[in-house]
Amino acid sequence: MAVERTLSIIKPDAVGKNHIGEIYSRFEKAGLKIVAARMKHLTPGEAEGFYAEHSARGFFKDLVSFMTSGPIVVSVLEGENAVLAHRDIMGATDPKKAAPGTIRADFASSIDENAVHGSDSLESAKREIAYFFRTTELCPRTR
Ligand code: RTP
Ligand code: MG
Repeated sequence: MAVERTLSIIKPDAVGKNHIGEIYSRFEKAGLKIVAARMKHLTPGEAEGFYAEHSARGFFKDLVSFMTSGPIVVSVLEGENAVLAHRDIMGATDPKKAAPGTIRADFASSIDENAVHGSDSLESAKREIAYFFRTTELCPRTR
């Protein structure tokens, strides 16, 4: 297995419910290392750009409105098989379908307000990391 990097977002609902620490704790317990982090309140343009692949979908307006409703925490996670490992910890998009013990099962209230985002492929991860972070802002872990 290869060491990968993936983009994580703790969404406005989870930040608003004070779950940043509990979510970070799950990443760390799974062996994922935080190599970049920033709190940020997205503008509508930034949210639209980030989720551009969904721009034709019926839920797009609500998604942009939700993602700009409060601050988010954007992080880069590094570890073995990080893209899939992170998606496993997050659970299914709809919290009603998310496996017990996953972040979405425990912290999300609906498919619209589902606590976290994670890149869905290595290719998406590269694009999404570059969307939020300059290369010089990534902090390789040497210890
Ligand atoms: P995310 O990108 O946020 O990590 O979520 P995901 O990969 O699990 O799901 P995706 O298909 O990429 O959808 C992005 C976000 O759009 C909202 N959504 N609503 N009402 C619906 O049918 C529907 N489908 C997707 C969700 O909030 C999802 O996280
Ligand atoms: Mg997605």
